[in-house]
Amino acid sequence: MGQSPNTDWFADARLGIFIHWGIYAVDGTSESWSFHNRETTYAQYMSQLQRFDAARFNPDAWANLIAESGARYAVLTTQHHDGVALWNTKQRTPSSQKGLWNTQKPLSTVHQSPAARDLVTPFVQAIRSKGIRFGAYYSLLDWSHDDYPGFLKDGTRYKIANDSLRWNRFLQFMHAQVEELSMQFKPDLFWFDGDWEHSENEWQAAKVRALCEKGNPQVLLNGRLKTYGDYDTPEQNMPVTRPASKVWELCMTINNNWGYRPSDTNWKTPDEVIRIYTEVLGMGGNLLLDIGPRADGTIPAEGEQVLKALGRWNRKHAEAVYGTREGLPYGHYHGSSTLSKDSTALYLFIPSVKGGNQEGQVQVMLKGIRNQVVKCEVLGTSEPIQVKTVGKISWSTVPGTLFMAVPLAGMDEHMTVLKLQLDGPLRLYSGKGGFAD
Ligand code: FHN
Repeated sequence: MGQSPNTDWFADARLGIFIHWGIYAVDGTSESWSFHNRETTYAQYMSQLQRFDAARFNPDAWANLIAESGARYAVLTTQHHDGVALWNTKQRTPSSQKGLWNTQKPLSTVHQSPAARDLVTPFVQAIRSKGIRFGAYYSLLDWSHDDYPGFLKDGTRYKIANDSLRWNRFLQFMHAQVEELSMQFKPDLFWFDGDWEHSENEWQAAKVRALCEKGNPQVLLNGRLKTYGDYDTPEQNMPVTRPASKVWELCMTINNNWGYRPSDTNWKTPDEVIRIYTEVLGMGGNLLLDIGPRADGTIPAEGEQVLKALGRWNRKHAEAVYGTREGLPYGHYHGSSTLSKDSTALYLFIPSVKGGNQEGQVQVMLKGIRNQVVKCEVLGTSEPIQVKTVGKISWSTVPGTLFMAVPLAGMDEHMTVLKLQLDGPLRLYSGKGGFAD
């Protein structure tokens, strides 16, 4: 993995907002999978096209919310596995299913839905005007395209080995769409999905990558174009061990679903999201947090609240977040942490204590820090924190153990950050505790 483009902006960004928006929001059914898995018929699923109006879509309001969350990039589904484009694609999708849409025109919200417009362009303009980078989610697989082998879960239209001409027709279509996105929007990031259905050779992944670079030679690709991506993209499941790529990203929903599903009320709380977020930061990753707008373009309040809570927390703790790198390795601190790029500042994340005695303290313990701590403070308060060193043997090179008592009264409602300013770049002791190193 990794064609080694410059990943600095991505490493610094730390938070992105993922947006799954498509016709599936009309009935609140699962994005593309509902027909693929035969939970609904294809005809019923595609009938949502006729009712997708984006009537209250306000790209500036979306951009304001994304900016308020503190995210530095946003990834929009330009086309999910159902093959419905949100931009003004010129490519037509052949279909043997008559009457579901006008096959003389492209399968897009522009040509086939009452929204009757390109929804990607105004979104890209709105976020870029706020300095937020644009990621184009694009599904390589397209279950609506007659020349694509896959359709419903238990069947296939044909085998590539038996009809390479047909597969090549699909490739032409897919490559042309990627080129359109690349040239029209010059995405900072291409976020591919669905690569699992075919091999690198079958997708012609090298060509897909070249098409992405045509619009923006510095483009980054997520890790779903087989080996042609730039970074690992775990989904929903929290890694326990840091993924191998230099930069990485956890993509995660706020409830259980990617798209708008009113039946899904299993919302994560701001506390849970911030806990996951800081865990990811400490492992050197980014969080790509998903929202699923309604078909009219409004954003459910539960998602909005989480984004706003994240924003408040990010603003207060910005220096522990943006531009930082992964924190202490396992064993030094029982929790997550980040380090400034030059590693002279250490940020320890301390989970909130709910319902406790507000006059109490949390004892933070830190092992194996060779540096002198020049200053220790709780971010967002002006209160200095005493650092007490215990167990230091004067004639041994092994550092002592540090204790810091953080008053509950000054703690953040979600996650407190303790900043330790060091006397220079971090120097760690990771030995077994003998008298010498
Ligand atoms: O099948 C999709 C799913 O609908 C959603 O888009 C997620 C987002 O990462 N990706 C796929 C599954 O990996």
